[in-house]
Amino acid sequence: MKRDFRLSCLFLAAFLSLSACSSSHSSHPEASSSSASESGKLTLQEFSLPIQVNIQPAPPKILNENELHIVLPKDQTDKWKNAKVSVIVSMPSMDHGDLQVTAEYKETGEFVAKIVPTMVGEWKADITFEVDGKSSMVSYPFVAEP
Ligand SMILES: [Cu+2]
Repeated sequence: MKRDFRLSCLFLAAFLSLSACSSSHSSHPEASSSSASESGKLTLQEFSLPIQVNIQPAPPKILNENELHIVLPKDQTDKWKNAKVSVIVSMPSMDHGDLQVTAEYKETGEFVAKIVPTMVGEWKADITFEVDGKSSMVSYPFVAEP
């Protein structure tokens, strides 16, 4: 009897620490933004334009040419293919400067920018669309690996 009681206390303690841990994770504010970056679904607010962003290879490799793909909705490629699309790549937690590149339109219905991250860690790509003197920017976070 005594032994059973001790065991159940142990289980209870284990359960409590587990649930405390998982609840602190799920309430973490970064949980939603990291799932958004995994799917790559972003919106250029000023144009109400949904885009799909991915980087190849995934995960991107440092000191290599990686391709950032900015995919337009299939029914809107003609409307947006002449936009000026620029990308600024930086590490938010550091101030070693940024890298600016222009994305080129491809007949596959997407803009592609070549990106060379210089360091392992968390980066963001600020993607700007410009059309008729109006512009809209959205950030795509990614992690570069060795
Ligand atoms: Cu850095």
